[in-house]
Amino acid sequence: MAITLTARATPLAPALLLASAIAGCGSSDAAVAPASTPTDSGATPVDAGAGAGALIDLVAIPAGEFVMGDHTGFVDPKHPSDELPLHAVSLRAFELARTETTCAQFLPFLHDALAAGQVSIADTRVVATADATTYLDTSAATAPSCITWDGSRFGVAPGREAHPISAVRWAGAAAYCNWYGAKLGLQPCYDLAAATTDATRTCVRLPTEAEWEYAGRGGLQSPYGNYPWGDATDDARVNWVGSNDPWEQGPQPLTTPVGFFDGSLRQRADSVWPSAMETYQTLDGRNGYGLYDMAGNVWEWVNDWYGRAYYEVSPAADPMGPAAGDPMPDGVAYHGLRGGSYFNSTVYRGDHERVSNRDPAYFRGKYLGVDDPNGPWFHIGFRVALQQR
Ligand SMILES: [Ca+2]
Ligand SMILES: [Ca+2]
Repeated sequence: MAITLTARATPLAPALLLASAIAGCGSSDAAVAPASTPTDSGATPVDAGAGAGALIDLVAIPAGEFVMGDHTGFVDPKHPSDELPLHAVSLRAFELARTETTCAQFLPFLHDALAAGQVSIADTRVVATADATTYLDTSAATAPSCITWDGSRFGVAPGREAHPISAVRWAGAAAYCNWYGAKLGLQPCYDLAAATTDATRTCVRLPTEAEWEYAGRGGLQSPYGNYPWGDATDDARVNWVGSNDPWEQGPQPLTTPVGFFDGSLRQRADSVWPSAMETYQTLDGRNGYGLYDMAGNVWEWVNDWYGRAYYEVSPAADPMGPAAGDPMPDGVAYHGLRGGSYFNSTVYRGDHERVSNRDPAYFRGKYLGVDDPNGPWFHIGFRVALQQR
């Protein structure tokens, strides 16, 4: 019998969360949502360690089938035909976070991992103590990182609490998943030392690439949409180039608080932003499952290694990705990314927000380097999945 696991919080109200966090005067541990909130199911929310700001709102994604891949004939100039052939995939039910993981949600993991000796600071980066694998850049390593380090303690840059964590590597996201699962009383999905995933148990992990695309489509299959909400390319539906959102005139990263694009008229007074504009009218960027930012804001890690020709050999049921990734020009294999970021748009850098788009996390520079087609780490984040087995 499936055990009951619920970590639902009330839907996020980013402007409110941000305002609450700011009111905390930079106290990065401050709870940014009520400590106890009613849930969809009536189950008790799980406090992940730093007040309810760490609560993750998990959305039930029903089991089902879909045809995975690009349905539009788009040929990605950077990695052509990696979205083909179209192939039928069936998936078990799972849960996926409604939003990207925020800086406030990531912080208590760092506190706990540091206290347990699992992470250390090396060359201004957060690394696994055991094998020096990089988990995350602090703001000293990469200025746009929202995670600060004062020599003894982690914090979140003021005003960034409700923004997505970024500058995080796959291993850091996996370690976070294990930590959050433990908060829910679950066994870890990841053997971090071996970088392997045990998907046969009930655990918290990154979504597989198939799960991400299926959830990203929001149930739209007749016809298949180009974006999570369909084919519209309105500028103010997601954080991409051209959204002209109030963070585009500030410092990197040009992220918006998670769930910002919900159709409401956002007020500067409620949501401290760098722009002088007083209000910003969002369109509703949620998809049919109620998921935010499945296009744009930050790229999202998936569980799978990136294999360009994987669709030619993918199993039809619950594909987990190739056993090993394709070596990139630097000889290293990378995991996959989905959804594009605030750097991308329909007219800029390869239409990366398309819901079928695949991208290997292969980079040639930390910043906006010349000839870097993919950009820096600080536009990369993730969201968690939970599957009951
Ligand atoms: Ca933008
Ligand atoms: Ca995203």
